[in-house]
Amino acid sequence: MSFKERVFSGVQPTGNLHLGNYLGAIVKFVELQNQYDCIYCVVDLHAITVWQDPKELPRATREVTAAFLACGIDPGKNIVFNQSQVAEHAELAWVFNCVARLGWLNRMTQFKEKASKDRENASVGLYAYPNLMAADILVYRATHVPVGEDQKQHVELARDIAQKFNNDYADSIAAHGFGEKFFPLPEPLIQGPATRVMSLRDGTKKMSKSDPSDYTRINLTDDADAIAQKIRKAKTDPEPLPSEAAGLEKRPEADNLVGIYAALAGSPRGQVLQEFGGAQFSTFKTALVDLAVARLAPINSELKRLTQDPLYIDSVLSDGANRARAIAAETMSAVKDIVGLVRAKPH
Ligand code: AQP
Repeated sequence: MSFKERVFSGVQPTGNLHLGNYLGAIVKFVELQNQYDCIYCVVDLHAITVWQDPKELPRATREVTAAFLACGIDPGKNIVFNQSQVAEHAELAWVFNCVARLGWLNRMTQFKEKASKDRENASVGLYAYPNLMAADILVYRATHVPVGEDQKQHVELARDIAQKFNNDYADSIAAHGFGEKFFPLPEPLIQGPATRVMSLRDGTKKMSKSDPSDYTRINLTDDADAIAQKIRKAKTDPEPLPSEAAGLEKRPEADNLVGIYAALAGSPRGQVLQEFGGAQFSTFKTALVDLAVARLAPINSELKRLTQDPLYIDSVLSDGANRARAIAAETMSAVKDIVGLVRAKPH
């Protein structure tokens, strides 16, 4: 059975967006808008799985929205909204809490990393996060999910949930005229040279919003001076750059900087190494600063302009939420019929 192709992805308003979010996810969002119907969501319900200051969260939500637009996402062509405005996400997540198995969630590495040693004190929401993410995707019956490498396991869980729902309710799905399968099995789209951008201070750790040191990441809000300073201070090793990709093995910091350069330039890693093979890091870093500033400065200034206009941002979110709700409500009505939950029907 074929489903209408549709893209869904989300970003949490949990702090400054960084180069990892940009290269791992948002750049692809922009590319995909020319090929598919796309829904891009600021996932504020995911954000509150860890403590968020209520005075800060609205600013962060508007800032991620502004970043989407500043990076080139067209809110007319695509649906752009914040998750909490469409109640069907949370409603479908409850149904999925009853479909997903504890054993599946126990395997999620992100929960293990984020809850770490203080597991007993982690929120139930943090544990059930992947079920809400499955609902985010499947409430639109989305078929493609552009994400960074770190989210692959969660998209695979969404596939497992979709499959189990389709199997468990197969008879009811058919009886209600939805054919053999109600949900598509969404595909993760993880492509390009920067699917996992690493910390600038430790090439074995993911670049992350929650790292206490700001020198580990380049934020989309950083100006040219901050970008230059962070790249100059980025950890490297004493060897010159190799001319072949094999020479980057066991050199995680060099590998990371080459990956970042390749992604920003839109060229394959091999081509970057052909150009810079044999060069010292001082030379390479100068070129990387120039490239990063050229790519990020226009985004930075547009982001600044948009964040000064919260009324416009709120109108984008509210228009997007209305359009998203129309699709989500249709899915949720069907899910209620399939599951056997009595609902009011139009006379
Ligand atoms: N370092 C990264 N490299 C490539 N892609 C990344 N993404 C995040 N970090 C990297 C991708 O960005 C999208 C949005 O991520 P998110 O903000 O929703 O969640 P996250 O992965 O939890 O982001 P952080 O920065 O890593 O936050 P913390 O510090 O809270 O853990 C996703 O598609 C993600 O794959």
